[in-house]
Amino acid sequence: MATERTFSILKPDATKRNLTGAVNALIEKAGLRIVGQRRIQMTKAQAETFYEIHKERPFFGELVDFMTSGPVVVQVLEGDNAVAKYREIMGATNPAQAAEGTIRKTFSESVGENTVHGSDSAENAAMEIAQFFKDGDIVG
Ligand code: 3AN
Repeated sequence: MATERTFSILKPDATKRNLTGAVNALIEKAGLRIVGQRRIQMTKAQAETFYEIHKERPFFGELVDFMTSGPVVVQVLEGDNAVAKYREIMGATNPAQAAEGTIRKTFSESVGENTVHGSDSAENAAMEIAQFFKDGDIVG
C-alpha cells in the first residue's frame, strides 16, 4: 500500500457543535495522521472555487452559504491509501445511509450539513491541498 495524502474539511456544523476534537479522534483512530491543519473562515470566492464542479447542481448556493456560515478546519491527512480510507470512515454523503461507526453516521444531521469533506481521488486531493496549504505548512 502506498502512503498518500488527502484533503479534509471539518465543516461549520462540526466547529459550531465543538466537535473538531471528536472528529479528529476518529481520524487518528483509523491510522491517518493529521500532517497539516488550520482553522479558517472560508470566503465566498474560496467556497465557489472549491465546489466549482457542483456549480450547476441545485444545492450549489446552499452549499456555498453553509460552507461560509462559520469557521472550518482544513486538514491534510496522510497514511496508507489515505484517500479511500478517509472516504470509508467519513461514510456516505447522506448520513441516513452511512454505515455505523462512520463520522457522518455518528455526527451528521443532514445531507447538506454532513460534517466532513474528503477528496475523492489523489489528483483532486493534490489540487485541493494546493488551494489551502503551502508546502512549509505540511509536516509529515
Ligand atoms: P461527498 O462530500 O460525499 O463527496 P458530493 O461530492 O456528492 O459528496 O457532494 C459535495 C457536498 O455537497 C456534500 N458534502 C454536501 O455537503 C453537499 N450535497 C450533496 N448532495 C446534496 C443535496 N442533495 N442537498 C444538499 N447538499 C448536498
